[in-house]
Amino acid sequence: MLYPVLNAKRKRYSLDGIWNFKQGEYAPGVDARLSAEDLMVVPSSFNDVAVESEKRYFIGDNWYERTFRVPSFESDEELVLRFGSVTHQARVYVNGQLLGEHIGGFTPFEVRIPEELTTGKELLISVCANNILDHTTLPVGNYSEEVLPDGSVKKKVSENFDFFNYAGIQRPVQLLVLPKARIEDIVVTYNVHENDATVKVAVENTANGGNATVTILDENGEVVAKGEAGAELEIANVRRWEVLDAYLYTAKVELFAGEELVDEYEELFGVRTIRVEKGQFLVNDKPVYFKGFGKHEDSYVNGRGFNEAVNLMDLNLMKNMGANSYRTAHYPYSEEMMRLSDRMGFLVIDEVPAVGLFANFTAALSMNRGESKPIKTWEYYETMENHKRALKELVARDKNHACVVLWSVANEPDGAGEGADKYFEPLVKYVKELDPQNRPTTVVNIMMATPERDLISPLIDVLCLNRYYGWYVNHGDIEGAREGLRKELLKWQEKYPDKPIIMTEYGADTLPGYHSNWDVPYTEEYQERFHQMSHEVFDELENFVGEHVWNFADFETNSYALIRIQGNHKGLFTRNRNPKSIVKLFRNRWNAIPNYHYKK
Ligand code: GCB
Repeated sequence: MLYPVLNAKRKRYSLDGIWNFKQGEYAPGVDARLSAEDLMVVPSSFNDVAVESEKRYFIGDNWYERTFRVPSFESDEELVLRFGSVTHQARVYVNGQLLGEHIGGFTPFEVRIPEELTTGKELLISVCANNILDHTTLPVGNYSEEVLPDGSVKKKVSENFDFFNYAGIQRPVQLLVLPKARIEDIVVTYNVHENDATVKVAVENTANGGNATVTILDENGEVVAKGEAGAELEIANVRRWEVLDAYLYTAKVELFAGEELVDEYEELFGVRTIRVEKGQFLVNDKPVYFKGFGKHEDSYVNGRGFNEAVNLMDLNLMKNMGANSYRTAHYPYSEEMMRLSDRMGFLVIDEVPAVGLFANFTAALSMNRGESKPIKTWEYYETMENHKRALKELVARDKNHACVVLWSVANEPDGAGEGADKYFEPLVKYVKELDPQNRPTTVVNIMMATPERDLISPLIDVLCLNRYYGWYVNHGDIEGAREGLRKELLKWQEKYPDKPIIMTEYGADTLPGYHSNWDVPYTEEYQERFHQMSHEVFDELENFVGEHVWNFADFETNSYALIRIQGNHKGLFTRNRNPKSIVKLFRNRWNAIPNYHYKK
């Protein structure tokens, strides 16, 4: 799906701002409008803006409504509403008429406004953002209903994951004026041979018998290749997109209907190769070392709502520390974040919201309270359909991004549970089929799925491990943790000598300002000892190609979880991005580790 742009053929108008808001039952229509009694800002998560507890924790239908005046447009154009994301399920109405629905809270979708509705000057747009999560959705939640004394029903979701279930219209909303005959999608693929690249820019369009041309421009705006869409175009002396040294070409696509230019679009792309081989992860044929973070989209007030200042600040802080990569834990991040990462040269592990796929466990230890006997994950959940949908939409959205180097099909599923391989085999295959750039895949592994028991590892290219030696195991015992971590990593390396290993999570909750002379968890000294020990072990292993600390910053979680004090505090930064003492340690280490050839 194309990112919305403004150019000679395409217009976009922001519908962001203050919308009328209501939680609960509502039937939208021109005669039954929402009042301005309750308001909400778009984009944001409604939860923290709404303030009152019952609103913050509300589960069900969250209604947003506003009007807008129809801008003038030509008869060969049409109006499209475009949502960056609505979490988790959306229904979109214009003048009370249901125009579209979307499942999945982290990928964009569009809704066409039919011509007959555009004759009036003012349109009423109503959006329902439903935030129920259950055993069919991604992420997975435990859904229940409680009948209150007054007979009303209270909907509840207990998260099967360790982050707050922020929801609403969390990313920008735009009204697009697009040519009816238009470019629908652009797929960039290339082969690199030494200094040159053969680039193919395939174009999908809605023009009857339309034909598209492609002009490739370098960063100075010089034309480096030109031809038909789908043809092989040569870039001589191609400049590669390198880690933290990004170079982006522009594929300018022009769509003609006969002689007439009907649409145009400029897609940025980088040229880089990725290969996984002999226990190494190669970018441009050089073994790379991933330095960086598991993150969240999470900030004060906005919650998971789009916050571009925070995005750029985070990437600036990461760069300043010598980091070169991050994982979009545990859901696709905004398109704007992907574009920034392309521009700045970060490596991204791109994850779908497949988290909580473990029926007897959650990081927050709050699930299945009351369940007495173990449940078989792969018989119990019914997530397959939504899992496929999420993968399809993620690859469709992010396929051309140079920054995306690895697809994460899930985080911490029940990998040792009977049937895990049967569940994941078709999904891993599916991503490979979908991705025109044939990137490697991973499924992020949980500690219970040990090298002996895990059923998913044979299916994937890169072993991504989340381990908490020194925190959830060997709590407070650094030397015991060292032994356990080393022993396990050696086992993985021995069992899968050709698969590179990345530690996608390791970390210790730390409250800044807490100090101790001893190994006392939660203190700043303990966090330093924990990470120092982990790094010493990582450096012993040949096939160990990356470290992603959990987490970049402290973040909000289900505040009722027993082991969470106003959120998860494993961040190297606080939630408002102040550094904890440990940042110095990482800055020194990472600035001394080269992006390439660290492990030779
Ligand atoms: C994990 C999860 C992550 C949690 C983290 C923790 O394994 O992947 O979502 O936040 O542990 O801090 O417990």
